[in-house]
Amino acid sequence: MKKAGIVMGSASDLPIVEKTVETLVSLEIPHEVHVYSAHRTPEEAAAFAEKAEENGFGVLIAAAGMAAHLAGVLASKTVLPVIGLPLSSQKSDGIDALLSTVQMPSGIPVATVAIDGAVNAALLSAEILSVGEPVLRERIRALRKSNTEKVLLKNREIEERFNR
Ligand code: RP5
Repeated sequence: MKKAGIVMGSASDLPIVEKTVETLVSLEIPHEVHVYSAHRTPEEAAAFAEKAEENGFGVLIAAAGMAAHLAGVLASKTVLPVIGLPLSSQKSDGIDALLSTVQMPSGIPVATVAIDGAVNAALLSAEILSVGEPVLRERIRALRKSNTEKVLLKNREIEERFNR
């Protein structure tokens, strides 16, 4: 199976990005995690994306906050699918990162998930990697089923408490 590559703009992004990693681990998806900044280490970020295909990646996830250009920069250097994960920060609710990530010019797409949507970034990358990988597709189905059961359990608890 191809790897998922997670790149975050700063080590300070790790608390959110850890949820992406946990979800990939739960689906047994091979992955790597890196810190490359579109602004502070642009050469390293570009080189990572340029070599990603030959290094066995099938999808990239770019997590960044504030003026979040990381996903767009990676996408400009590869034709692998790039998922943008815009992040909130102590200084911002993340709308700046969302718009910086999602408003890509025609020709260089970035599939953007919600602000701090770390789990969905992992699930979307899993769905991309699962094309032609029926075993992974079954794992995604099983995870979704288990999440559905958790919601239904909560519903039963709330119904029992309030609907007497
Ligand atoms: C972005 O700037 C990073 O992705 C991070 O979300 C934000 C702040 O970075 P630090 O100043 O905490 O390193 O590029």
